[in-house]
Amino acid sequence: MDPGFREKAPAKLWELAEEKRSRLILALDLYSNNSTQPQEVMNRSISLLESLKDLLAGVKIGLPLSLTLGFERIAELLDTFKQDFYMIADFKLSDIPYINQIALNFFSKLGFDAAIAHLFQGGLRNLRRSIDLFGVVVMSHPDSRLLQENFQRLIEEASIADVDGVVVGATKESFIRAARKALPEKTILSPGVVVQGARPGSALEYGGDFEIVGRAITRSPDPLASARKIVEAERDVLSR
Ligand code: 3DU
Repeated sequence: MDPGFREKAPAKLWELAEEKRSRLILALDLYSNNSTQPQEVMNRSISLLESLKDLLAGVKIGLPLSLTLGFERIAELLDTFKQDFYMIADFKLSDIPYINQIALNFFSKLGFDAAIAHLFQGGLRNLRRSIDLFGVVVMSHPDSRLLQENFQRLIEEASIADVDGVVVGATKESFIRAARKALPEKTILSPGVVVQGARPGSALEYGGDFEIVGRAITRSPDPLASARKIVEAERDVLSR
């Protein structure tokens, strides 16, 4: 294991990663459709997280689950699993500091460990940090052109904002490599694995720290087997 591991921030995320030998963060994007009720989605979320306890370092929750369950149930979920996972609120905040601050305070009260915000709007620097903060640098989808064209400025903004880490799409090899070089101390989260095209483990190969995976696990007929396969591919890359 890398000797500097213990000093890495955010501490809770890296401690869970070390304990479980996992760089996998689940995007828990379950939602209700015409045939499912919020309580069914809640039950499915609980059983999914129970079954994946040993394999995940973190869980990312955003609009699909929050709109389905409401924040009361989200708080319940966070309370149930707060010892087991690093919990990230992914609402990609991009408002004025006054509003972002209100959102961060709520996320913290709900029990999240971190939030994801955009960087392009500026103004993250002076927010009071009750939880960790990650900034979006490059997104994984092919149309994320404007972010890519402003990569250097977003990297600078990440430093100015003093975020704990950044999000760089797993599908964008050169940008992960460049982000790693420019921000050697920051934790890099990479979504876009499997369904969006990135091979499990590849983002770690390019210098990313954690891979965020949603549908390849949540929609799998055997989520545990799918998660295990991804974690094994990641361990394989890290052991090289
Ligand atoms: O494609 P998946 O189902 O594995 O889900 C990817 C998740 O990561 C999803 O929650 C989405 O909101 C998030 N995400 C990206 O896909 C790309 C980004 O650049 C940032 C976040």
